[in-house]
Amino acid sequence: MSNIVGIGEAPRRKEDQRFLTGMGNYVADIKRPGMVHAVFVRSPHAHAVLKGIDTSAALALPGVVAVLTGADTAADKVGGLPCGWGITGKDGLPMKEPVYPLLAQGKVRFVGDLVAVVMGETADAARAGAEAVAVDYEELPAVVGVLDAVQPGAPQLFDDVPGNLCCDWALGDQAATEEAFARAAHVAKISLVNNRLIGNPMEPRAAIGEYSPGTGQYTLWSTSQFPHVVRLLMGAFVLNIPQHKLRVVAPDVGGGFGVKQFHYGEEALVTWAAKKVGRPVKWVADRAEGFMSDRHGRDHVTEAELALDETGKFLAMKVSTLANMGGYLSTFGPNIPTNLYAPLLAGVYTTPAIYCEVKVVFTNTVPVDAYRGAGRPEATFVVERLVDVAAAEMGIDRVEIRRRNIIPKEAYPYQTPVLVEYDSGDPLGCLENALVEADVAGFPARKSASASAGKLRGIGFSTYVEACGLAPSRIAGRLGARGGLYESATVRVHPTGQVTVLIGTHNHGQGHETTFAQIVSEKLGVPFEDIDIVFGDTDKVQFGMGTYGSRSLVVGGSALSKASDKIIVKGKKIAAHMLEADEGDIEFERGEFSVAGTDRKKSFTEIALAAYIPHDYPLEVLEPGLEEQAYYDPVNFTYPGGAHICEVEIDPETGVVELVRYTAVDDVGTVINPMIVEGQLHGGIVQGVGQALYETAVYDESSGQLLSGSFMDYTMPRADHMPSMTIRTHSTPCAHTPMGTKGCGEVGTIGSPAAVMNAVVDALSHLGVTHVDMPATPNRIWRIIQGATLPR
Ligand code: MCN
Repeated sequence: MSNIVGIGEAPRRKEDQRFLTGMGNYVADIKRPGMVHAVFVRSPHAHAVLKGIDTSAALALPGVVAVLTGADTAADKVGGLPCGWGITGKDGLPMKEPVYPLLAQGKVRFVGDLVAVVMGETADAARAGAEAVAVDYEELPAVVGVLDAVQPGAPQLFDDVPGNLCCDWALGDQAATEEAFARAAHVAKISLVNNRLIGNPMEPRAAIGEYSPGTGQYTLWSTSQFPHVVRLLMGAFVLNIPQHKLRVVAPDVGGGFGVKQFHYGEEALVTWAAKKVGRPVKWVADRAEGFMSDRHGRDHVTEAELALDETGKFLAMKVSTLANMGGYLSTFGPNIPTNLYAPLLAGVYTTPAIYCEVKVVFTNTVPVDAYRGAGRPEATFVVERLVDVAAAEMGIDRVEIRRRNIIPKEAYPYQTPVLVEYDSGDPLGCLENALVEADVAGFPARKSASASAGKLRGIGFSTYVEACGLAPSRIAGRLGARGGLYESATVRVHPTGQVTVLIGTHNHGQGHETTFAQIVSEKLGVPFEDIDIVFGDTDKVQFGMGTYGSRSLVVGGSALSKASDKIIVKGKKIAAHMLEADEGDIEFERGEFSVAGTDRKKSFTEIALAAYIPHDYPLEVLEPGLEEQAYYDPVNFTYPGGAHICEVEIDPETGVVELVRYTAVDDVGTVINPMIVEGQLHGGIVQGVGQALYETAVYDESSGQLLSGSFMDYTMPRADHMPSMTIRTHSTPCAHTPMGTKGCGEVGTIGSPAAVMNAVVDALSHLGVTHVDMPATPNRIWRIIQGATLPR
């Protein structure tokens, strides 16, 4: 029986069969004949001159095969790691982009910076070798915080980047903003820190490089979220390998959360080293390496002001942010606190004028790049904290001030003053639904009950929007980025009617093998189990941009929808020929091609077979075969959004914040698979809660050492930190994606930190508290309650 599983259904995830039965194939599982193991020598100093490296003791150890240093990469003219997408400053000049060498040249700039690679017959031999490499460092003063890095006299990371300033960037109409501030009845201000985060996907990064002298072919297996982009960046800019001689495979990947969407030095080094040693080279990171070398996220210091009229209507907003880039520019690094941040500062509000300045700053820390949400949680946090501060100062209820300023549903499409135009949305509908779902009316009673138990209870609201589906080339160009990010999909129909989809996105937990099969099953009427989704191999899929920025469904899925439509068009031609009818009279529904108004029809399977075993085809109009490819460059971002409401209980004796209720009503457009969407929201919210209550990367200010470099010191959210959440959707279809879909992969992370922190501040408001920086750890909250001074 035909098992069509279409859009809106919630089948079990296809991919889970292999994951749950231990049949996944991760990079660490792969063994190549003759393989050696690599261990990297990393800088123990945050900032130092590299005076010399002595490899002799390492090379003398049993099992050590080779040691390669920056002198070897320089001799081979290996390029630096490119920043894939640049930005342009407000002076019209491009950002400063110092070389990011694969292995340190002359200087190290953060703890964990790569200095040498040691290859051994076993990982243990390589590790012993790495410990025996003697490196002569001359330590330099380090700087880790953005406020310190821009001070006169601060340690300078690069001779040609004065003041450690990569770029001084701005967006918005400064004159209009100042004019609105001049006539404001009230100005609310806030200073805040968006804490630095470490992604910690369950599977650490890993890479295997291989070179075949017979064919000149290189292969890299990597835990990457975007293998084609790695092939492009590494082949064209780092190792000078022609694209057709380089294959990049990203097999099963155990979570990424953004951290694996960059081109890393280790990937290029194992590929280059494989040719040098004449054997495949494998590296698997341990958790400590993950902490000190996976790209970190967030790390902003912001001053923001909101101008309001006497009724609480927003007139204008001014934002000034310092964003930490770490020691070098990562692949998307400078784009995150600029292009993915400032255009979201309108939030869901009708604020007519906005001006935002961002100083992008180098420091002696791990490079900073995208982490789930990337720029948009930071923007939401600024806006939603500021709205609460304004409400408190003006004596307006926090829900009421939002109602007065939210963009009404009828006003969509809505042009914001910060470049982007929202195509669709109903933020007020989300908020009103959430108020009911969260039983906000019952909050006073719950607060009294908490008080009777000696606890402080608070409620927080966050109404937010995000931009996802990276990235329309039209908008990317206007923002001064180096290009847009379209997607490709191929639908290959086999003679027997089964389908293989080849797609350029990468599934590392998001359920694409299920949801993309649902799209094809619905569109072509092919049984769900007869559809396979292939991704993550540049030799199989012609091109793709990978997975991040909640782009896979709205960009990749749209390419897939387009390619499926092309299959139907060709199928109709074949059906018309077989049924001796006019092509315009052929209808297609649920896997059947029929002649309109008759009972003459052909099944999808019959058409597929006929496509490959043609009879008497008019070849001038109809080529044999049934395979179509489509590229999709979105005309706009999609703008999911919603309303999150959080309740916390604080124990004043210990400062422990407990999350006791959480409600999210989100607009993700047309839902392909409600179970997967709920799971994505669930996971995203937990990560946002992690940022708000538990996680933060801490560097020692004088030595630049990462103090929170293990799970002993860096708290991840756990299942028992979370209450059972209420998660609902309130959808308005996207106006421009073929299926009306909006992304959902990051919304949870974007909406939640502000909801949690607004609840924490509410719980403490009777003490005169107006702001609390994240994370709201017991220590920080206890000190606030005691009226003590907080550490910086
Ligand atoms: N979906 C749907 N209906 C919608 C929207 C999405 O059914 N209206 C489905 C999609 O078809 C897909 C999933 O939900 O199966 C997520 O889709 P999408 O929003 O397109 O996000 P991406 O697939 O592009 O995933 C990227 C996003 C990001 S940016 C991060 S970071 C993240 C995330 O997704 N990292 C994750 N979710 C993650 N989930 C897991 N398990 N692991 C990660 O590393």
